[in-house]
Amino acid sequence: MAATGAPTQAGNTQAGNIRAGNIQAGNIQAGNILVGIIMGSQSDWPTLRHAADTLDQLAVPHEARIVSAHRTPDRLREYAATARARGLRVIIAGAGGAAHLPGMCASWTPLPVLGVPVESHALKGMDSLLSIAQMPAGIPVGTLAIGRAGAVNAALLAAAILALGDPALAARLDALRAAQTAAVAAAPQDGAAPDGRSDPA
Ligand code: RP5
Repeated sequence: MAATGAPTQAGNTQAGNIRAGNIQAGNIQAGNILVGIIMGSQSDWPTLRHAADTLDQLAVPHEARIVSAHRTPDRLREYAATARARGLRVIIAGAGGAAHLPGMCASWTPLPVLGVPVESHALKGMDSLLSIAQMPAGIPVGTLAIGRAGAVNAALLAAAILALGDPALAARLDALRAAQTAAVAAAPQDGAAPDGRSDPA
């Protein structure tokens, strides 16, 4: 883990993992980070990086940080409590096991928080899923699927929220869906990548 608490990734800027080099139009402006991706551990990054990759595809400026609810509680409070004032609009929070990060984050910010249950070794992510989904009434966390699917969909949902006020982003989302539809083959082939994936794994 980097000393700053930020996962390492290609293309990061020093301004904090901003990954939107091809911003085109709409309300999005370079350097104006709109989505914060937080995770409880470096070990969550292989899952959460799919959220970052998806936001990259849509040219949505974002940052990624390691923020553990139980190991760095002060970092969590600082991050969440200042998020809206920093200009963030949506937070994606991924965690595994007793995954209290999304709920605790939501308790410190009025921003929409999208929770991604990371697949745990012991219970295959069922613990993460239930911990994130079963928030008591009053503090919502929008809970996605376990693992990569949840990370991708959290990013798409974050983009859809932002697109409500950004026609250019809405158009990019429409284009992504159209490309996804066009990529579905009529018949299966041996060794081909799954639909929507570039790798056959
Ligand atoms: C949670 O505990 C993290 O979100 C991670 O999914 C899980 C395991 O963390 P490590 O032991 O890999 O750091 O806090």
